[in-house]
Amino acid sequence: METMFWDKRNETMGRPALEALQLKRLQSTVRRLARRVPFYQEKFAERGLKPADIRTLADAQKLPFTTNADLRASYPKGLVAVGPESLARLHTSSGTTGKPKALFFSRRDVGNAADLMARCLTMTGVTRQDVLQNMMTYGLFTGALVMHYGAEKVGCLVIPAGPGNSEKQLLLMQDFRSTVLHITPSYALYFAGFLESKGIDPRRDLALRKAFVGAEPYTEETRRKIERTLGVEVYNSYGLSEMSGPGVAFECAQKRGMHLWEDNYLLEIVDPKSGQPLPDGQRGELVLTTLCREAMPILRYRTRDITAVIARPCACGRTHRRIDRITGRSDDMLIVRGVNIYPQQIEQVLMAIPEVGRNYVIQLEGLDEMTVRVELAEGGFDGQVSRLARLREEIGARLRAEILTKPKVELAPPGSLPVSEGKAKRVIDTRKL
Ligand code: DLL
Repeated sequence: METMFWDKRNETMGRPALEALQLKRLQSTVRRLARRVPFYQEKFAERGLKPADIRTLADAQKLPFTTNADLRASYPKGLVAVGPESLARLHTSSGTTGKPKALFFSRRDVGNAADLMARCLTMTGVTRQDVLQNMMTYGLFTGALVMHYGAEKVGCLVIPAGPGNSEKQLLLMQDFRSTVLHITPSYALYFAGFLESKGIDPRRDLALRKAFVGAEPYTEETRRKIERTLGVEVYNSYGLSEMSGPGVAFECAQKRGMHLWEDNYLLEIVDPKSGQPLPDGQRGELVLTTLCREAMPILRYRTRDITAVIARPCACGRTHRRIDRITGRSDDMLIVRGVNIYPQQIEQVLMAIPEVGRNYVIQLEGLDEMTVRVELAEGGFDGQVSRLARLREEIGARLRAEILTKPKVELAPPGSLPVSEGKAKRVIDTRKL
């Protein structure tokens, strides 16, 4: 398939030109922050750093990190770098505890985010002929609105469906012949089960071709399951509110890692403990700096997402480096009986077992006991209790091979575990340690 471009010049710019552009934008961002934002003024002063000290891209390492805690502490408007007349949109990110983070966009920032999203859509082959059903949450969450603006820019028909209410989603899909879905992986799996329960074969009955799936971590096994059960090509989509939401990094038609738009974001991978830079190819924490943000530029944001840079050129011709699938967060690592476990390792095992359905929960309780509760696949139980016991054993053994400790496994009927409208909550931790 010939790849399509939204902005060919910028997407295929040679590395030297791209890096020169990054440096120019980084310098201008640092200068503006030094003039306008007390938080960064103080951080620069602590280090005796002046904007003129940033002479090369490597000098970015002299800049301070910005953390989740910094953003919370600066709530509501501490990091804003423009006057109120220039603010055009507010999003927030709630995270798990405490105050939300407030993220501001200027009019230009809104346009820019839509433009990056349009690059993403176009590189997967979306055109103005497409009908995009946006099944992400509308509102303070960036997921739906940023995609909405990008898809309108491309010229698609956009259906602002929001999440949930699967009956209505199906009607919209049937009546308006939706071709593209924007959806979280947990809802995609759930929705596939819903279609099956209605006797709908998406390949026969619907017009779906692609799904943009993100906002939560998921595995290759889950991707394949969604592709198989919804009859779509799944493209991985990565973003975060702090960096304007979705559209930060996205898969091209090769589906081998996500191009991160380096003319808009400076990309680093650091050791999550020491904060020291790691070479391309090595897994570590993704750190991002906004290069074009007007209302609220952020330097060296510690995303806590664990990934690696794929530096080799991509067959699609884009020069922006790719990041690998996010395999966890530096802070969602579970430690169970002394063993480090990422929830994704468990998902990977579960989704590769055909008898396993679409939903699961990891429960940690008492004195470090782990229970993995999994739904059975539709039609996965023929009434033979001995088969269930065997399956439970097998799941336990496969999990032990992967995570080195054997959790208790409980099997649940299809569709019986709770589903949330936004991001799935996979881990319930009530341990008293
Ligand atoms: O989830 C933005 C988004 C919306 C991305 C729609 C993609 C699609 P936040 O709510 O701030 O923003 O959550 C950001 O979600 O730091 C990751 O931990 C996780 N995340 C997002 N996309 C992926 C992905 C949006 N494709 C946090 N794979 C990030 C793994 C993801 N994790």
